[in-house]
Amino acid sequence: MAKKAPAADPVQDAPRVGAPKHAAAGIPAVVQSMKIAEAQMGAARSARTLLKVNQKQGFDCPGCAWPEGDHRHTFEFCENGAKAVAEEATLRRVTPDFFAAHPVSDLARRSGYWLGQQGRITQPVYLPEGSDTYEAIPWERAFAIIAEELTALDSPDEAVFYTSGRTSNEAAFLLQLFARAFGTNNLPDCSNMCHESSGSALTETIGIGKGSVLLDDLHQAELIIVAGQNPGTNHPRMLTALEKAKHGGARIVTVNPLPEAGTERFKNPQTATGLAGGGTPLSDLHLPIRLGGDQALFRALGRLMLENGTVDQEFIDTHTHGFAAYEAAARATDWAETERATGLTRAQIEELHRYVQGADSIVVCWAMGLTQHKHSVPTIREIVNVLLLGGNIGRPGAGVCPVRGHSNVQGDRTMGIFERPAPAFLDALEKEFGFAPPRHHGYDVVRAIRALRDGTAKVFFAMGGNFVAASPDTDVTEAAMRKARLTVHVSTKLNRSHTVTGARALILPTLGRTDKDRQAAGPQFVTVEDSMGMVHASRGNLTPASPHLLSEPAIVCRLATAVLGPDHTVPWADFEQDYDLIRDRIAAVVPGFDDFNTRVRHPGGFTLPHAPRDSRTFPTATGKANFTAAPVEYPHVPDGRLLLQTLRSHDQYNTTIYGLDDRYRGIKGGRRVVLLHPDDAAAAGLSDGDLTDLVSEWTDGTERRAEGFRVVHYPTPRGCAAAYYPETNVLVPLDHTADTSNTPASKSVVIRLDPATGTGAHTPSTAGHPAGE
Ligand SMILES: Nc1nc2c(c(=O)[nH]1)N[C@H]1C(S)=C(S)[C@@H](COP(=O)(O)OP(=O)(O)OC[C@H]3O[C@@H](n4cnc5c(=O)[nH]c(N)nc54)[C@H](O)[C@@H]3O)O[C@H]1N2
Ligand SMILES: Nc1nc2c(c(=O)[nH]1)N[C@H]1C(S)=C(S)[C@@H](COP(=O)(O)OP(=O)(O)OC[C@H]3O[C@@H](n4cnc5c(=O)[nH]c(N)nc54)[C@H](O)[C@@H]3O)O[C@H]1N2
Ligand SMILES: [Mo]
Repeated sequence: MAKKAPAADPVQDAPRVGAPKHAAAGIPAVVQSMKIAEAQMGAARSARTLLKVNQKQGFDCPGCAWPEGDHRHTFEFCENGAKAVAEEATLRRVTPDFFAAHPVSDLARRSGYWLGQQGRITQPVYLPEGSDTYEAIPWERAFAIIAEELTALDSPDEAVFYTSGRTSNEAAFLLQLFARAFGTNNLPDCSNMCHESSGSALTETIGIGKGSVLLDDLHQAELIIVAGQNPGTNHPRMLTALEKAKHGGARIVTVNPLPEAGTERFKNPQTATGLAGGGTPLSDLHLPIRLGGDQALFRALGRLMLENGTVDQEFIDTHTHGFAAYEAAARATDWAETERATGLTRAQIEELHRYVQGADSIVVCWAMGLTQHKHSVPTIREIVNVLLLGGNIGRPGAGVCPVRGHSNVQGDRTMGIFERPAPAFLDALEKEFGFAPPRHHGYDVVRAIRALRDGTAKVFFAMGGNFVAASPDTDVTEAAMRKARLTVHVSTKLNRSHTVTGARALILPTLGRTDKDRQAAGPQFVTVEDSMGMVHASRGNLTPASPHLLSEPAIVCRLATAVLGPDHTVPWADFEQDYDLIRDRIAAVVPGFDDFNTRVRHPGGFTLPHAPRDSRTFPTATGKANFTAAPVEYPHVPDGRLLLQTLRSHDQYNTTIYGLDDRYRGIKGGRRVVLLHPDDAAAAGLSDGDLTDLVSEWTDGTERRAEGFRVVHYPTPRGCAAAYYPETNVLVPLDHTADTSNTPASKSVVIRLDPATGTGAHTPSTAGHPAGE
């Protein structure tokens, strides 16, 4: 029987290091998916479940937000999708007996890996004030406790409602409706830590905060630039699209401090040649940029385009605003400074320009490598500038492609999970439901942490996610959370956030994507929106992990009834019984969802409108696409210091740790590693294999320490280090955020390397909390 959870944490974080790989997927990926699926679910359930992933009558893969093509393979998932499914469809269970055997003080010492491995939570549990043990509690009592704490607040703004991006459209719409009916816009979400910078930059420049390409555009593009993204690990199905584009003659440029295996060569597990043969080389040109050098790179590229006439003057004249100011700024680019900022030579950037010159249609894709810097918003605006110069928005094969993370993070935003809702959205809510939603802005993630820290927020409610482990400045965030009166987590699996509680705490277990959802009106499905604005249905096919689980929509409906009373203007009880009724209201409130219930039943769903993509109209303040000309910024790192990026290994889904390997980077059996240029290691007196402490230095003189990281010599530019999140979140200062978007700058942390104070054997290493705690 493979379903037993490990009893103890792994004894030791003992990373073994080999050479990084130069190709992704292939047979090892298939073997790895099957191994993990089998361990969690057994063979028969693995087959039954994995064959439903991303099928038109199946469920949406909870892995990432990459869209599915029109033609579906039998195995329309990837290694990491299989891991995400196995994590959820596991046969392991966390019962009330488990909580009796493991008081919170015990759970708090466990690693995030161990917590996640225990399995699905089966019953609602409650931690009374002063107690150390979660105990089973009936649902009605749980809702009564939340209602009691919410109604005792001096103001609705003392409550915070967090959403992680796995939540369905239906649940997200209900949650924001409830929060606003209760009286607050405090609706932070994981997007605040993720693509917020993309949303901010795109809304200002093209008028809509979403990408402008569809999957076919990628297939047809002549040039695809992939900047600040590691699709081989985080969006493996994107490699299939890149391969298809390559076969159609596209060229691919990667911009990344690290030479990521997935973008070097792809062995498509869906084709015989991919499995057995050499695979498809993907990247034609790799630019090993310094961390935070991208704005300077794209500005310099703009200069070369202007100087060489690589511009679409007609597009610029007809569709854009602000060209003159941008042109002046771009022509004034300083090459010496560009080389300092990017770590690239002028010749490398000229080569990039030749690729741009040779392409009639260009797509730029990006992810966290661009969004988690202090100057992320101007950086992404700079990508827009370059695309506008060539008229590369709103025609086939061209456009902006921010690649979203969580499978429904984009949909949650569309449904109104946003602390700064547009007035038109609130007007529509008011008209449809007959109550006046609050108009003042609420807290995003960072502001919510400050409010909890300062005692101005007292109730914290999370629809999914792992707030304390995902957020920056772990110690500050955990101390803030402990000050709350009540913390509530709607969750499928145990995680660190359940162990760092307010005075009282609740865990409300819920159905996942793979579970069947049956309500009074019959079997239900939910809907999601992918990274390219496609909306489609998702239906689980497994018997739920326990008969006590409620769906996310049901939880919000019952909570709302407990708080707002049975006679509220919103028909909560009806919504719980029949999700079609929720979708009818979404159709009435959210633009683009007309006839939602009919259209979402078409196989494959439907595409949301996107004015720049569909008609080259730009709903911005100027009515045109806006060039911007912000001063070029890049991180300044004091002598003897390094810049640290915090990134994902191949064996994790954000704070969920699947295993201790990072296969493509050649690292096995441990996560406490820091990737360093050999000369940076030597300058700190360190060799490969040595242990070091990472100490982050912040402008206010404070320091933060993460102990015992094994040095790994790695091909990263001088001065640029890398280590895994969430172990290193302890190093990211709460106030270190991107301008405008307020996203934690977790790819840009100034650190020094101190002699190791621990032995490195202080497991558990995968906890997402400081070692030895
Ligand atoms: N298997 C798996 N899939 C996932 C996730 C997961 O954890 N596991 N997470 C999901 C989520 S929520 C998200 S947001 C996405 C994240 O997807 P990614 O953004 O690919 O995730 P990261 O590991 O943070 O990788 C950041 C990449 O950007 C590069 N980079 C860092 N800084 C810079 C820079 O300054 N400039 C440039 N040009 N590059 C830089 C890094 O070297 C790395 O390759 O993946 C989603 N999918
Ligand atoms: N230093 C650093 N910090 C980062 C990042 C980084 O790159 N570096 N990345 C940031 C990014 S991009 C993101 S998106 C955030 C992620 O932040 P979150 O979204 O908050 O974190 P996750 O780890 O994805 O959440 C995992 C938990 O979600 C719960 N869960 C899983 N499925 C379901 C479901 O169907 N329903 C419910 N209710 N719960 C479910 C499980 O209990 C699981 O433990 O982290 C951010 N933090
Ligand atoms: Mo994300």
